[in-house]
Amino acid sequence: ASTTEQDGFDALIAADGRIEPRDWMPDGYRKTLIRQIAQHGHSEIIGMQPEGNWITRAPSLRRKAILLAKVQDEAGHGLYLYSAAETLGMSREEMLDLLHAGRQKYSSIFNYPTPTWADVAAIGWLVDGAAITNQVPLTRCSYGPYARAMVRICKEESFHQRQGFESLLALSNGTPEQHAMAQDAIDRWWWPSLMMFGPPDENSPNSAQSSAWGIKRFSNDELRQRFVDICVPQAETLGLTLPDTDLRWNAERNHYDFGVIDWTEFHEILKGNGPCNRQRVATRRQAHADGAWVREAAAEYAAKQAAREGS
Ligand code: FAQ
Repeated sequence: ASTTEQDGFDALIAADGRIEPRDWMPDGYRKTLIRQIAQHGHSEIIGMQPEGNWITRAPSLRRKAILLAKVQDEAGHGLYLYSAAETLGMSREEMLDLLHAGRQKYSSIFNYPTPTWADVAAIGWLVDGAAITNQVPLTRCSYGPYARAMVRICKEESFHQRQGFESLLALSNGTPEQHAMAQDAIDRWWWPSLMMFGPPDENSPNSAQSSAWGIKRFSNDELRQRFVDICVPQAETLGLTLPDTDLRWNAERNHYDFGVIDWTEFHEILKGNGPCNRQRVATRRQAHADGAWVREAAAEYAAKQAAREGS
């Protein structure tokens, strides 16, 4: 990079401006964004599986229509995110190849099973809730296309979060069996949701540089704390208990204290050893193979159209 290019980039970041696809940017900035946006897009696509598991068994037509729409929204989010990453120079095909080869990650949260209907509600409340807490600051991220994609995604996620809350409230106020099912889902999803924010700040290798570049606006621990503070009163309204005996209000910090996260579990999942890692990747690979004919047909159609326009 010439000093003028680097200086121009640094000045834009310092002034809290937006970097656009055609602007010069350091290689590391580009790589970090491709890593994060691809991982984010993959999370949306793999994230369709745990809830998709319940589409055929939703308890009513209304719940089924809502769930279908939500899972479809997730596919849409994946596509916006892949498009944002493509502006940085990596094609969607390459990102998918890297996902299928296990060389790009997706969120740890989607490696847990959804054995009951209440899991769909718990995902809406906790997983979408954690996702919004993490993503609202990303609407101010320094890379323009990513920041803009986040605006729409956050609006949809906030709707998803509310439907999860409403569904949990219905279960919690239902029969004793339904209440127990909702509590069991919260017991299983609470800790994994806290892990979505990433490792603790002192153990987060990418944080310092991503913050300096205006990609991250708050640290992993700051956002995790914000999420805990939001969830505790909501759990009370729901009449459900968060499975943490250390959870209590700390008047000095003006935040809830909470217990210790099992980071061994998190690292095992990142290594591919979570309860559903193999199944999630195998299902994704199969879906990609099953869709080959659609890609071929679309390419053939586009080629014919181009030939017709050319003649
Ligand atoms: N899972 O140095 P840091 C959704 C990795 S929401 C897996 O702190 P960074 C919506 C990290 O990549 C979920 N890996 O990293 C939905 C890095 O490894 P690398 C998606 C994780 O990037 C709802 C290493 O650990 N949301 O899909 C996780 O500065 C319901 C060290 O970590 C996003 O992706 C994890 N939880 O901060 C869909 C949000 N945490 O890449 C369906 C955008 C960390 O160097 C249903 N991403 N790692 O090999 C971010 O904000 C950031 O990337 C963080 C991690 C905060 C996740």
